[in-house]
Amino acid sequence: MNVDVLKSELLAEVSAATDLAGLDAARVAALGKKGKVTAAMKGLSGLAPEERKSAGQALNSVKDAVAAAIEARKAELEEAALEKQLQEDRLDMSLPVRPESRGKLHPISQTMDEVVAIFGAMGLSVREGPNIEDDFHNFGALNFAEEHPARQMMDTFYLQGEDGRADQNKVLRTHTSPVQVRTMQTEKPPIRIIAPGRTYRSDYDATHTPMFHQVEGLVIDTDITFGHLKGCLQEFCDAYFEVDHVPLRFRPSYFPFTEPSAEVDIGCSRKGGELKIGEGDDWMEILGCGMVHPNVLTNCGLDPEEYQGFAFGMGIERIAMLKYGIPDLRTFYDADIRWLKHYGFAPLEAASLERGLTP
Ligand code: 2U9
Repeated sequence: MNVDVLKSELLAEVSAATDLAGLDAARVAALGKKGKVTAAMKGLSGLAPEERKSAGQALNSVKDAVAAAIEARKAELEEAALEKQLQEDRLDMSLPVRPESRGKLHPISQTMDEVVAIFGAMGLSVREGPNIEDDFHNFGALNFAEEHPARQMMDTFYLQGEDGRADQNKVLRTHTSPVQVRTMQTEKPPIRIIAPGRTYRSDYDATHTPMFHQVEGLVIDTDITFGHLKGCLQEFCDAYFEVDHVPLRFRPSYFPFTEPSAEVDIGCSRKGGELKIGEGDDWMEILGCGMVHPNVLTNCGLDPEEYQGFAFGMGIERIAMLKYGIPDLRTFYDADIRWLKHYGFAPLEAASLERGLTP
């Protein structure tokens, strides 16, 4: 038997294998129990001791060479198989979403996304804070008098203390304003933020739910005027209602945390029972706003001689109902799948800063 011939024969079989199954067959034929190398090893016993030694070494090196060739070929074949699969497995990203994806975004989520996108484009960024607040962040810092009616049990959810009675210092936040208080306490002006989120008031009727959503805004710098506030809200309303120019009316009002304060109405028509925003000679209230009260700036650690700014607040449910023609507030929280199917939004059409409002 010629060892070199055996070696080149076996190596040729290994490199001829075109797939993993073929390679395994070549391995068994060479190194398996009944393989050619194994058979040649068995034949060694008939040789003289000296010859047996050198032939044994030669066969061992054939065995090693074949085993190494099998490993190398295996790696080649595996890589080729992977390459082939990668070439064949292609995703066509331009295909439409499968019709079976029926989940819908809740109108509150959609409206929040739109509001964040619009103010985001104006340079305001989002801040969030805890839903359980203390008296200072929810009321005290905001210039609410000790005896202000909003602090009454009737309007505010107080959490239970250790003794089972209401803990006067733990409330479910009644507005998102504590987020702005915390931002002023921890960040240096210029501050340009919005605070969207859940709020809670002990109220339940046709126009109030105990949990609702607000977005509030706060802009603080050394030269901020009521003019900036008007411009900011005009731009927001035009973008949100997707109208060239929504007429805005600022009515004097009162909030403890702003001075002067105003409520803002948008121009609309109610002809034939149908609400149209941006036309007609009727008015509809949509938000409250004002210049941040100097006491509030002081309470939050800012010097009112150096800084001033504007703030505004609006109810998300309210602006969602106006834009999307949802007639009844309470249906937002009925968890009725048919309602969501009707008023919900396709998840991949969500508003964002990058893609704009309307898909
Ligand atoms: C700080 C300073 C000032 C936030 C403001 C309003 C006016 C307002 C209501 C709209 C409808 C609440 O959802 S609603 O009932 N909000 O009218 N909110 S100014 O002013 C702030 C907030 C935080 C530190």
